[in-house]
Amino acid sequence: MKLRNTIILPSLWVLGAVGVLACGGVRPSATADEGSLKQAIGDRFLIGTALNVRQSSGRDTAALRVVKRHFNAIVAENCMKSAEIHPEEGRYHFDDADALVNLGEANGLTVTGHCLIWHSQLPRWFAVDKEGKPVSAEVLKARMKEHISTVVGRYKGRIKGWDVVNEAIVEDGSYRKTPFYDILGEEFIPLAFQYAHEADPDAELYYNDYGMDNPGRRDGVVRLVKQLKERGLRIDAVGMQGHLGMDYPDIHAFETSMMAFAATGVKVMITEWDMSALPTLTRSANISDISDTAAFRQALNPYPVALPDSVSQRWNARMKEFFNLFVKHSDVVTRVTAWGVTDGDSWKNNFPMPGRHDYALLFDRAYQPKPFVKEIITH
Ligand code: 9MR
Repeated sequence: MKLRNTIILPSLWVLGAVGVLACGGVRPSATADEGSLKQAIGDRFLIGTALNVRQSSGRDTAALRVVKRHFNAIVAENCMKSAEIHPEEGRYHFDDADALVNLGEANGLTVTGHCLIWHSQLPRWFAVDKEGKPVSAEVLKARMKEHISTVVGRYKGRIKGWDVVNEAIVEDGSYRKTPFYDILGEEFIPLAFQYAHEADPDAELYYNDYGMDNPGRRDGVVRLVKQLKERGLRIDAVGMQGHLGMDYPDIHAFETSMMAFAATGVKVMITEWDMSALPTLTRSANISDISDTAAFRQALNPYPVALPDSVSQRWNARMKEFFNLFVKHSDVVTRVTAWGVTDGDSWKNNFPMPGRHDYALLFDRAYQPKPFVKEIITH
């Protein structure tokens, strides 16, 4: 359960601070009580947040106060995904997405569309026929085109850019085996970009993925971007999701990927920023010596009430370090978006196991900015 980065953090913090100073630092603002995150960041990059439906519909008024004060960009956490917006062939559910776009426009928030083609949260009907067998390439192309034209077309001119394809490259740089890939091969990606561009020629188009520090995926994504560009297709940015943990990824590997993507001529966006404060659950070493169930749960969900100061300090220092990295590269970073408003909203409370109490976001459960956010505001 030991966190690997306790020793290296102080030196990286200093490096980050030097980087920020070298770039002139974020614009100073007044006090944490009167300032805001977006004012502090100024025009370096957009600072956004994902909204759930309680928020985009206006029911979570406390969260909306935070959004309007601190952020200048929004994205739908779920309601624009194909399973939500297009649950059955020929039937769309636009109410939630409409509310989100209206909210953005009414409050001067830049709206990003997430996401058009993704194997997950794909409605059951999309890639199969009535017998449940995979559809032909022609049918899948037609369905993709109809879906993309309808959704992008509906918000034409109102959504700044779309995550066109999400999570299509795996860690060895090859294509993920999904219904899209199985039926259409690599071609499904250029097709999706082409359809999106035809539906709204002015919209920016992005490729979005997670675990982007991984060298194999980095190379695969670079290859993909170059191929799209060589074919004359529009791609404006690579979205690096930025789901971080206390012991992953290595910040230098993350930075190497930022630079590799930017070197292809596209911008970089941190599209789903959060950082779990809980033990990482990927290594069997975490659990091998815990036999008792209560001890097991306690070990995996160690802070059900509050984050101990020592962990909070490490969490805030590491988030600040990443923020400083984004500022250092604000010539290529055009948007940084948190994946949720407050800790209570975060998907990390239920992933990779349900029922944990995590502390992954920029605002706590009482809607208050985390210490590193206050620091940015008052810098
Ligand atoms: O945060 C989203 C969560 O509420 C959904 O249950 C989940 C379904 O897969 O998707 C989450 O958002 C994902 C995003 O759309 C794409 N990147 C990974 C995010 C976390 O799973």
